[in-house]
Amino acid sequence: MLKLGTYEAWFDGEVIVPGETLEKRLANLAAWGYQGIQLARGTLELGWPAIKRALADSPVELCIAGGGGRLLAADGGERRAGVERIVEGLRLAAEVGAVGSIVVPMFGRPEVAPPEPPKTLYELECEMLVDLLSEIAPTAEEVGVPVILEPLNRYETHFLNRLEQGAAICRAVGSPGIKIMADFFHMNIEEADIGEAIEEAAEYIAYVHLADSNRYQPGAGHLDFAPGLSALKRMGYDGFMTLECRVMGQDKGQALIESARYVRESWDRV
Ligand code: LER
Ligand code: MN
Repeated sequence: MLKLGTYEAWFDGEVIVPGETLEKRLANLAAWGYQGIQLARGTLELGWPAIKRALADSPVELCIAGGGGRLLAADGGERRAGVERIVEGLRLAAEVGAVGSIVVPMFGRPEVAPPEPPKTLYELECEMLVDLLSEIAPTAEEVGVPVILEPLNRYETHFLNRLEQGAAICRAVGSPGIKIMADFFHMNIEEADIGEAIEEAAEYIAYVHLADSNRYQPGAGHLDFAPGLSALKRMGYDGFMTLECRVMGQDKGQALIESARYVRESWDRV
């Protein structure tokens, strides 16, 4: 069965899943056809003992835990701190049974001026990232939870915009502990052909984010999900597909129910 997850709230705190408490939000999701959740920052403040108790009483699973980033920060100390946070995050993800730990190597623009040839800034960043991920990979392998690199669109990062670029990093590190994810919102902006992009990077894809063209819930925009879903189905993807979007509509619960139906029907059709 297709496993659907959703973020709990948007990054600025706007509600995605209504419900006063984490327990209530988990119960709502279970009733509305969702099997997974990516927790919001506010919920993390409850602390892991409380979060674990709520999850233990719910059929809804935690999709992702840990994280961390700034592996390409200009400051070496920050890069080191990034490695440590990711290693810690992987251990936490393994402990709470999450699929993996999402890492965006660097949000925004580069912090250093492009160096002179023979190496481009991009090549240098790739080398740096491959070195740092090679240090992190043994922990990922040990705990059995991968680092999941997330390519983002050009307005959110200057680095890793397409799946193929993420796959090249995985290949260079050469560890089963380093994977990538496919986010339909970013792919809609950056990939020439979403289906082909997924097909070519298939062996490295460990997680999926769903949003429509306008970054509202699937079904609220004009993105054609069919080619991407069809490629995921062909590769035998059986992991979570997690909504990462604002929810359009007065009744968010009803909108989530309709969106789950929309994704499931699209999946069944391809
Ligand atoms: C940001 O646009 C995004 O897609 C997130 O998943 C980054 O963690
Ligand atoms: Mn995403």
